[in-house]
Amino acid sequence: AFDQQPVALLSVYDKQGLLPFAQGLVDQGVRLLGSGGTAKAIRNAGMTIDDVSDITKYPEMLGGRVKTLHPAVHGGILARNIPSDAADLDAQKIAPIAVVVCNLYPFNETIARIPPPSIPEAVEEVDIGGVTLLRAAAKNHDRVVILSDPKDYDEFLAQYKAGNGSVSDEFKQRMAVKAFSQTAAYDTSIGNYFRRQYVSADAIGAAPADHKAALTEHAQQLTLRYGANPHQKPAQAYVTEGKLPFSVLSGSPGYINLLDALNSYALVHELSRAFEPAKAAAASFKHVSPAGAAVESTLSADEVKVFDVDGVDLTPVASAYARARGADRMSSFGDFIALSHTCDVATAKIISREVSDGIIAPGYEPEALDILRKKKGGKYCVLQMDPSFNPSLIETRQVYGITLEQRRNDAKIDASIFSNIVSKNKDLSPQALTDLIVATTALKYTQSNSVCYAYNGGTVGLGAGQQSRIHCTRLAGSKADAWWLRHHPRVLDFKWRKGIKRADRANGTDVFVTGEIFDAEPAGSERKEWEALFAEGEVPSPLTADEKKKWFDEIKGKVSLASDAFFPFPDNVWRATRSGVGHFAAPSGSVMDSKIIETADESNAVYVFTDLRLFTH
Ligand code: 93A
Repeated sequence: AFDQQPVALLSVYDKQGLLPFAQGLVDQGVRLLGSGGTAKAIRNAGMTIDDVSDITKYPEMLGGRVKTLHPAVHGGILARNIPSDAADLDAQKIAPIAVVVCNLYPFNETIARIPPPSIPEAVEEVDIGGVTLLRAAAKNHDRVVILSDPKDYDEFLAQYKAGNGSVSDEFKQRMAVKAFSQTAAYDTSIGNYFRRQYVSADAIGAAPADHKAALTEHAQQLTLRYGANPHQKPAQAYVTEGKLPFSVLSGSPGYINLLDALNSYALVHELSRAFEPAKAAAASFKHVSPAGAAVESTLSADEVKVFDVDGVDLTPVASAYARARGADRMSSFGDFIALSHTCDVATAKIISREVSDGIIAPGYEPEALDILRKKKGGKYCVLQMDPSFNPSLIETRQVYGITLEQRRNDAKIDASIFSNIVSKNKDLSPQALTDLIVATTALKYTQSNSVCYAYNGGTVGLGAGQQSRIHCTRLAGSKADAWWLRHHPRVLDFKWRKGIKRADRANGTDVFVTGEIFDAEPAGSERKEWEALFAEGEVPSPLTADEKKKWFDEIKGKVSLASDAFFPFPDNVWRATRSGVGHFAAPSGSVMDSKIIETADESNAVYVFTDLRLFTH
């Protein structure tokens, strides 16, 4: 069967370059075979070409839906050059096909049309026979050449001429990879399109009643208003297997909301389970890094004031969120919240009086959901997460058109990773251990470089996304300092003017504890506005250096710190120590490791090598 005149099967939607290429094949003594339109175009140009229907003995049918789907075609493509396959071809009088030239119906171009096509119109653009030709020929690339891109015609002809009717294995392999990649991308587009049409969470509202339950159960796709910025359209979230692991109970999440929601939920899910028994955990996210994260704890009377949560019944979940939100109230303004446990009424009450963008939790008490649904005039985003969801181990994303793939960061953070204490002081209290777990877990979900200070089960200063580690340590340290100064008795005793908003109190406190407002010289309208936040005659004077020093003595050695990579120089340890850090956890690996341990020993701090680098990008 394989010593006959070589046959090329041509079936192309995009006919550019087709005629000169067909002429080139004829000149090389190749017999041409073509599907309807392709054969017609070549014949009209004066070349000889057989119709596929001549060899299948069937006309093209169903309005073109069946053109090349036939054993006479696919037997000719898929046969290997082995005796049993040759015998099969001979028995059925099928000629082997040496070259397949095919490109597909323009599905993507069709669905991108404005106005968009109807679903039946899109359906007709789903190429079946062409995909089968591409896959069959690519599968048999050992013998068959698959040309799926007009750009490759010239190279083929050049090789074919030079090789006296054969092309290199390298070329055949390269063409096969191209064809396989094209069918994969083609099917992805088709799947994407029909997912949007049929199993989109957005369709639920508009769906007929008997469809709604199934859609809620199986929704795989959610159309987003836009991506990171309003001009980045279209945007969507989807899964290709199973269903979306979250449902939208209120509002409509945006792209950044989902980045925050999914990362923050992963954080609290993991943080909660780092303890035995599990603790309630909460996070307050902004721009894909935590502003605060915490586990359940008892709040002191002062902490209730600092976190601005008086009058609330502090259930475990509420205490975790109060602490997470209270860590850095400036950064948490307009946060996305994640809870590891069901959102109860107490937590919903705290949230209802703060400025926030949305929340994700595994469940909601009915009354809590009612409270949240009223927020932002009904636009507050409430997502319910399936806590049993298991993300796939491999994650991919694209940057500038390139796909990057990696194993998900599934490293487990719990007490066991803090056992390698390398300092002289080996006394890691249960509270310090909890704080190191909180800080380290927070870093796993913080844009790198990152350094986190923690105290009493919550983060108190997080430095994210700084290219220099010492800048991270300083940034996080200055946040931790502001957090601690917010506890100062003089601050707790501020006499605010009546009717001041919570956010204004947070801002007024922040500029006071950081000293900002007193640095602004000469004192102008900014200072006047700040002074107006206080009751008549109650404007506070700045904290003196002595007051600050005394206050920091109170917290000396009690704060814990984690770093997402090793400290290259001891300056980080010196800086952290000034903010009360007495427990460090970081990977080893610096040439300065021994100097860094010595520096920790100077202040009798505990230093743990975790051997777990936690970069996040
Ligand atoms: O409708 S199809 O899926 N059925 C087929 O059997 C078939 N065979 C080839 N479409 C089919 N094709 C496609 O037709 C090719 O992928 C190509 O895009 C197009 C070429 O048709 P014509 O030669 O009639 O212009």
